[in-house]
Amino acid sequence: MRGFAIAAMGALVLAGCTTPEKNARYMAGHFKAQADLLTADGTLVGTGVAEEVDGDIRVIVDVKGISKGLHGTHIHAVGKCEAPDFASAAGHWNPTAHQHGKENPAGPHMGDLPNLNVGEDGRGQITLTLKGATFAGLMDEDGAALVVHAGPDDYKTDPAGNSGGRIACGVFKAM
Ligand SMILES: [Cu+2]
Ligand SMILES: [Zn+2]
Repeated sequence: MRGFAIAAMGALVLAGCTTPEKNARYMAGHFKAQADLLTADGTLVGTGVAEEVDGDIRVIVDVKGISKGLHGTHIHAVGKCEAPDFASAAGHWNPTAHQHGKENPAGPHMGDLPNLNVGEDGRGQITLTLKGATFAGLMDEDGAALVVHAGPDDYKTDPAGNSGGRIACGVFKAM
C-alpha cells in the first residue's frame, strides 16, 4: 500500500511537468552532467563532470593530450562551443555578479576553477566543490560549458585571469 502511494505521488508530479525525465532526476535528488572537451579541430582531450553532492556541485575535470603547464579552466555561462575560438561560450559562469578570481577582493566567479596542472604525459586533473552552486543554475536555459585556456590563470585579473585563448571547450549535458 505504501509503495503504491509513493508511486502514485510520483506519477502526479511527473504528469504536471513537460519534462518528465528532468523531474525524475529531481525526485531522485541526484544531478549529474558531463562535458566532453574538444579542441578547435574536434579532438577529444578530456571530460568534465559536474555532480550535485550535499547541495553543492562537485566538479571533476580530467584531461589527456594537452600541452604541459598550467591552463586556466573555468565554467563558462553559455553551453555553446563554436570552433575555433569558442567565444560562443561567453564569459565565466557568474550568478553572484562577482569579478574574476579568488585573489580578487571582488571575486570570484562561481565558475572559476583552479589551474589545470598538466604534466609531461599531457594529463591533468581538477577536483573542486563549488559551494552554493545549484544544478538548476548551472543547467539553466542557455546551459554551461567547460573551457580550458592556453595559459595560466592569475586568479585576479578580470574577466578571465589573463589566461589567453580558449583551446578546448565542452558543453555540459545532463546524464
Ligand atoms: Cu575560461
Ligand atoms: Zn572567472
